[in-house]
Amino acid sequence: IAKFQGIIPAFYACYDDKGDISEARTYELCDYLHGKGVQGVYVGGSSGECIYQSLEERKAVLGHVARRLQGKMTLIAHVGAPSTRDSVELAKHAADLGYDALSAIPPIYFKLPDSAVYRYWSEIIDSTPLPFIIYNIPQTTGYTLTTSLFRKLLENPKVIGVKNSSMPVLDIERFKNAGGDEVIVFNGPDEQFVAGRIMGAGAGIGGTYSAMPELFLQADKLVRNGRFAEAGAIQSDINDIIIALCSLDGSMYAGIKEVLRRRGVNVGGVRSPLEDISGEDAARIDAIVRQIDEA
Ligand code: NAY
Repeated sequence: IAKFQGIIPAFYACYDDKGDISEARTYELCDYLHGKGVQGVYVGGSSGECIYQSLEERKAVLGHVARRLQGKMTLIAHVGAPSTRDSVELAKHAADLGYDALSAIPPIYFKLPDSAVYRYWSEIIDSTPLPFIIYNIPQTTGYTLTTSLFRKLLENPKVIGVKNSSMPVLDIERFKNAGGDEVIVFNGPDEQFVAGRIMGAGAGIGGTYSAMPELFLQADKLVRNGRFAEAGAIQSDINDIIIALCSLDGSMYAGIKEVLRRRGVNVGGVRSPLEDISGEDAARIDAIVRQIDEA
């Protein structure tokens, strides 16, 4: 699990001016993140707007990122889709492309029993030889992974860990406690990255990392060196920035894409029903960019 350490940005959907997937802009974001020295990317998750893209579009994005970054960093493909059939198709595609690992949210929309969720994840896992990372994000899926289902999934040696996005840091500690040394827990909520790392997360996967990779890389390094007070101070700066991003009229994703544009990386806008930035957001984003530069 050594290659799954460090700072792993959740990759953003990159669109052209018409709102279609842009290969050129995907490469721009790849090059920017590679230049910043992050350890990997998590492609096609929440920040990748997977929920608003067709299967063909999601396959195209996985392909563009793989072509640009293979051999340069760790590549994780999020393949969760409403049906098991589509998830398995994406999983096989990611395996053919040479991804290092797969990940998936639980099934969404219908409230299903644990037996169905277990079968859904297991069928994805069984469809390729790749390692698998469970994605627990109860606030968007409405499904909460229990430690008992986690333990059951860990009986399959291909399951290497969980990306935990529930807010209690306690959950990170409980999953690490249930999994032990062989398992990696990824911190999900960027607002408590430092706390998550101290409580058992070996790495982080996050949506706001792209806006300020330098800050997360520095916080991660400080935690590794046991310099927790300094790491905590960076976390405070990070949280001021995240709270400002969450206070825009437009969606946070639109705000982060605007920050990226100010930093010279144009990845286009967001797909409806996510809202674009509007009104006073431009001035607010000026202030956010200054906050990032000064942190
Ligand atoms: C993904 O799949 O895009 C992620 O891993 C991102 C996880 C993010 N959660 C959501 C719902 O976007 O990074 C977090 C989040 O953006 C951050 O904590 C700010 O709230």
